[in-house]
Amino acid sequence: MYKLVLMRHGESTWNLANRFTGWTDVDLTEKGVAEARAAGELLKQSGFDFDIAYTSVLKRAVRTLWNTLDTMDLMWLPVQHDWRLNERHYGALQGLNKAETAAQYGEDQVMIWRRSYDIPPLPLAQDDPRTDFNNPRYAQLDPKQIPLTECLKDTVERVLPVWNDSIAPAIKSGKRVLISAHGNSLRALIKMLDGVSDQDIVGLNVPNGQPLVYELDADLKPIRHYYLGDQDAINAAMAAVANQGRAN
Ligand code: DG2
Repeated sequence: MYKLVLMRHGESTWNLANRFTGWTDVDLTEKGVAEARAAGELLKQSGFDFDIAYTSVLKRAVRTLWNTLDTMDLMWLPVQHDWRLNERHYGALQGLNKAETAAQYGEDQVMIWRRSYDIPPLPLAQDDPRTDFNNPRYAQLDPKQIPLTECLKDTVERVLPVWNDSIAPAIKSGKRVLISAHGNSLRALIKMLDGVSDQDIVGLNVPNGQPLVYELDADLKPIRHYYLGDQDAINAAMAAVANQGRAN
């Protein structure tokens, strides 16, 4: 049996401000750093150890990984940064407040933008200063690969190759893998791992900074999964994520 640990980054400054973030490269809050360190303590106390870690190229996931690894005395671990583990691109919503957007467009519309499987938010214009065409961390990409918006289906399409080409072979070779990523890039991975339907994925929310353990069989099919830590706190954190799209 293999074990894989997935973790959404700790609270970011835009999680705190309740703003749509996507590919915007915001940092962790102090609470977010503390969550990442607490996750490391929890993993250590629960007997987890890792051989390789994967993360995105966005600092909230990277700094979460650093803090978790530091707490586990594993800062020497090989780390693969992959843009394909980035958060789902939130298009023209990036930077807007989620509750204010719900007040303006209605909670149902915001729910569609946040959680529908195949309906993306409106795209950024090609000349919008928020685009990433001139961002050096994406210089190796064909500009067509740099999104202007994404639905979860688009995110699944870019996350799957990282899984198939790199993460799955690493696990099968016996490496113990930790992934520090984002609410929606992890929902994409979870959808694929658990075979969640397009309808049911709508109700799945990933809390910040909580290690999610997958036990996998020889074919990497999940046997079970569970969050480490206090289950009431985790349920409350998942409900809080769901409620971020409510108008105040
Ligand atoms: C959040 C997820 O991403 O937001 O992009 O706003 O995990 O990087 O903080 P993260 C964002 P929701 O889809 O839950 O609204």
